[in-house]
Amino acid sequence: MTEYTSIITDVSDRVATITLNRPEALNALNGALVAELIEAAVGFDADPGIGAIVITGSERAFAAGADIKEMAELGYAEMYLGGPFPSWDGFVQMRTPVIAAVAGFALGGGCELAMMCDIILAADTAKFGQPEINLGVLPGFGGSQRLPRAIGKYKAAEMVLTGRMMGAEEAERSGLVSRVVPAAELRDEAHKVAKTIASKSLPAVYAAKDALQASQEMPLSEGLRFERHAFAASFATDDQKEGMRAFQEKRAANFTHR
Ligand code: CO8
Repeated sequence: MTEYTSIITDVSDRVATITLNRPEALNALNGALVAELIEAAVGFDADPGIGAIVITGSERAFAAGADIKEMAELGYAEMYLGGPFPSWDGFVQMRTPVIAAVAGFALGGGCELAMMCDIILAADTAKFGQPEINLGVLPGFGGSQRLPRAIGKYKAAEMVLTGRMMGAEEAERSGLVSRVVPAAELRDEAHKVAKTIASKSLPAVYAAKDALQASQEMPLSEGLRFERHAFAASFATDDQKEGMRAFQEKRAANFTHR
């Protein structure tokens, strides 16, 4: 297994967990951490033995944003080229579902990383925010686009323009998180959700993630057309036959991911 310095990875029950591990900087996302995170996640995505990925941080911070110290003195051209960070394209194009398990601070790039995931489970200690405005800049990893899609333009505008943080309960009420759980149960709960996803038919899961993604990017009529084709295509899999037979025979389905 690859040796990483800023993340910890482990695999069990077809679930890969990536723990961000820069405690001295509240898991601030520097170039090295982002490179490791993307390499590990994309590697797990390519492995058919992995059915879901969990990304988490520490009790104190999921991630307190991009590393301010690393980028503070950079100029326009350097940042336009990506600054210290590799492209997130490979990460957001992954087909394996990704669960962000957030405790403590998820600020700036940390909040944006959570929003690049498919499901956000929040500990009751979670705090979400886009405080870039306090630094004289604006969100740069997609926050100005994904946050309004998640919670609506007016609530997003208040957060992005004032830098106000949102607690876990408000985030759940606003549609930013899937569910809030007690902090002590966050890792177990995230693993449980991931294991449930990983127990389903992989082609069906990939197609469902694809369709959900399309809902964020396509007009309704095109999204519905996309879904109609994807749904019909799922009838070409062995797992569809197995799933529907198992239902009729009143037994658990034994998916082979074919
Ligand atoms: N970058 C670098 N270091 C950080 C960061 C950060 N984002 N956040 C915390 N740290 C460091 C602190 O400097 C401190 O280190 P040290 O002890 O060496 O001084 C250590 O972590 C602990 O932090 P604090 O002492 O500040 O802890 P507190 O509990 O007092 O405060 C906060 C916690 C409120 C989270 C506070 O640390 C804070 O406000 N952090 C910055 C949050 C922020 O502004 N995030 C947005 C960053 S910008 C961004 O994310 C843009 C992303 C897009 C980039 C696009 C590129 C193309």
